[in-house]
Amino acid sequence: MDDWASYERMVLIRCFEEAVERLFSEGRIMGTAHVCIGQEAVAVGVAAALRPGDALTSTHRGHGHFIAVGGDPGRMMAEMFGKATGYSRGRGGSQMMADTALGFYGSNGITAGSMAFACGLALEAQHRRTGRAVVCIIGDGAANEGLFHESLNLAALWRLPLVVICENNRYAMSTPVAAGLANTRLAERGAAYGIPGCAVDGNVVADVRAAVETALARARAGSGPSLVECETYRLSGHSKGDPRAYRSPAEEADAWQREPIRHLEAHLRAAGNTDPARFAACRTRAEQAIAVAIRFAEASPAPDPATVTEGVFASD
Ligand SMILES: Cc1ncc(C[n+]2csc(CCOP(=O)(O)OP(=O)(O)O)c2C)c(N)n1
Repeated sequence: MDDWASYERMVLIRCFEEAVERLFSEGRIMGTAHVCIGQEAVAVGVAAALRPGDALTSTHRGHGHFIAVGGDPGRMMAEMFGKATGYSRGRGGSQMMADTALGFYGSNGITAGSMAFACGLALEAQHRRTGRAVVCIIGDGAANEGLFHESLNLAALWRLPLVVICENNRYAMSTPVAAGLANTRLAERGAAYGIPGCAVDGNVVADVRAAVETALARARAGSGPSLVECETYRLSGHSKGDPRAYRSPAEEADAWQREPIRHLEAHLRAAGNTDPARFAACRTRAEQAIAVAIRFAEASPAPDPATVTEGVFASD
């Protein structure tokens, strides 16, 4: 994926998330949603490092991760609208989407919940020698869950082909990193399990990609897991209706200066791409794609009440 392809994908994610915020405020979609505005470079950098056949697990803030690996915005939007054409046939909403054909093993409403699941996928890959590597994205808050430590311990012990990405967006709901972590250098937690831990600027897509590629090479070589901390910032609220009283407008304004799309734009300009029309065309294409997705969702049928018990058991 070259810089322009990364840019295009990041702008598509941004437009999807802006639309989700707008649709909530207009009362057109319900439930809950956690948007990833400001974190697009992590999603796209991780996706660029993956190979076909690899697996990715995600968090409650998973729209960007899914779009980055090829999730269809129309089916995602339909899921948000609770429609039968949605990824979970309208039963799951924002946090319950997956497409195993794309290697996307789901967003997850349980903080750190996907870590044990990712270990299981990695154990299967190791056992069956499929060559698959597994990438598991979690948040900084999730790194304080017991599951984080239990999973890293077993993954290290069994040398599982796993890469754990900690998307450090500075806050777990309203708790700043410094109020929740005794050692705010999250990447150093790798040392406790004898595995590499590194921290990268999560707003620079090329840096994320390079770090994840290195970690994936180690996983594929049978050398075990790695921990990659991506330092970024959640520009929106935790979820809809969050007034963000726990931080200042000045802090947010500063973060907007360093946000990933702006950063990549500056990088492209520095490389000689100065035509404003090309940047504008990316944005227009993304807006059109999201408008099409919303129309598809709105025009889709609601689930048939007669199917309410379907999908409850694994055999379904
Ligand atoms: C096991 C569990 N505990 C608590 C929650 C409630 N909860 C939802 S999101 C969240 C914060 C997660 O923070 P972080 O991991 O940093 O992810 P971010 O929201 O910043 O992307 C919490 C505590 C939950 N969903 N699951």
